[in-house]
Amino acid sequence: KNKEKSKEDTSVEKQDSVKAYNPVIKDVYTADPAAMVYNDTVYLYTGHDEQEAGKDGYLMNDWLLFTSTDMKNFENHGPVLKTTDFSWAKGDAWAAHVVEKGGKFYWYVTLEHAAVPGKSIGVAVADSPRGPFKDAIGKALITNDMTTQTDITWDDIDPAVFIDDDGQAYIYWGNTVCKWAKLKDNMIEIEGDIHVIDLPKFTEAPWVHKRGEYYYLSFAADFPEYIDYAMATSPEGPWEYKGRLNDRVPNSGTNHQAIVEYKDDWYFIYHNGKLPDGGDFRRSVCVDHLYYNEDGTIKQIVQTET
Ligand code: FUB
Repeated sequence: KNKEKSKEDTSVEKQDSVKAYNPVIKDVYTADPAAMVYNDTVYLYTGHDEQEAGKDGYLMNDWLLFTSTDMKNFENHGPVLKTTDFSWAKGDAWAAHVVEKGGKFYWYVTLEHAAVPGKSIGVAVADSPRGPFKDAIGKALITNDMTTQTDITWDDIDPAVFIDDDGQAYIYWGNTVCKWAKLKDNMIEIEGDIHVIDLPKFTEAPWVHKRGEYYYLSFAADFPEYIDYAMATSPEGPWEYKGRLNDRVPNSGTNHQAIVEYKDDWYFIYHNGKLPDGGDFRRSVCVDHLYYNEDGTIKQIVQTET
């Protein structure tokens, strides 16, 4: 408890210490962050916004990897996975997530399917968090025709994978409807049924993490998007809606988060459109501290900007 208290007392100081750095990636436009802590290093995998200034629509052909050991300085390792690495896909490197299991690294990605109308979810695998990654199954893991039909063809996007303490992995994804399923031990097949979670104004970008006895499901809601969250005592729910986690972000209608603990502090990683010439299709990844209340709920994020 004392440790929590002292963390709260120093929160202003900590926010200031991050302040000079947002957006943390300045040499390229980045979006949809997914972070993984492995061997004391933060591996930050992002989308790559390549649209020209002033033009509309996502132009996203690959995903980028950055590493950091202080959450402020990020080394750019370039595009370590591309849409062309998936023979069954025809573009649109939308949101993705990398997790480690059994010494292998699984990268779940959103892609436009070449044959099934709409977005699908694929998975690549590597022996190192830096790659080389290759398509793990040579086909989509989840396609639009496997799930309940909605009016849109991009309702199967934004995979987020959570591995519980007992080794069971879960995949959460969706736009408009939040879906989840168990993954088999091999991480490349769905096990059992696809379920739906009822969350108020759910838009996209689910992310599940655990702290102590609680599981947290954060997600982008409404449009322009803010990030709300729900809590549960199991990764299978039931989820209790808890309210606002991050307000809307400057200069970007989308809002997409990753939450990780690193060196005893919790971080909220997201994007905005604040780099020069930035905007909805030229976004930039930011990092801020995340703090919990004593009852396990999360304090609303204080967005810091340069
Ligand atoms: O970056 C393309 C899409 O925009 C993502 O898949 C969504 O989460 C939104 O950020």
